[in-house]
Amino acid sequence: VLSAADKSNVKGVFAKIGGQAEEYGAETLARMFATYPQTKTYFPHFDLSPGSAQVKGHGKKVAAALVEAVNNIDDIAGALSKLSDLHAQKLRVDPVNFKLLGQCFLAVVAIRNPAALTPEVHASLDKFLCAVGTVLTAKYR
Ligand code: ZNH
Repeated sequence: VLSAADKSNVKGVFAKIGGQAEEYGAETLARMFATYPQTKTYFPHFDLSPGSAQVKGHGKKVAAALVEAVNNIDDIAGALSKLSDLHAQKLRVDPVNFKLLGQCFLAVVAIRNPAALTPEVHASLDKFLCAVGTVLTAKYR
């Protein structure tokens, strides 16, 4: 469960990310595909080469969903309900992959905004990303 301090830490990081969320999203995916190549199996229909327009486009969508979750941090399940249906019914991404994406997002924040990622903020952001992953895999049966 995210504490009041966690919520404020997460909002603070996203305020600093601001209009660069799309770039963070694309870099997160590029790192995930490079570091954990098994994640590429979900995107056989994508051009996954570095700088690919499809990766950028998908990074934008993922980042927008994260921003939506931050903007509704007291009801992430409600905010991402449709996306949760999509991941459970259609995409069926193995839940382990959400951790991998979360790790890559943390690495991107650490590189692009090192001062922001204090240990406390790191922990809060990790909790938030886990909460998003839990929501997106909640309807698997
Ligand atoms: Zn996912 C899709 C988000 C994770 C895989 N995604 C998607 C989208 C979004 C997202 C927003 C779009 C939808 C529409 O279009 O409507 N994801 C997300 C998030 C996360 C995720 C937020 C976390 C955090 N995913 C994930 C993972 C994976 C995935 C981990 C694997 C690896 N997704 C996916 C796919 C898809 C998606 C495959 C589809 C794509 C296309 O386009 O085809």
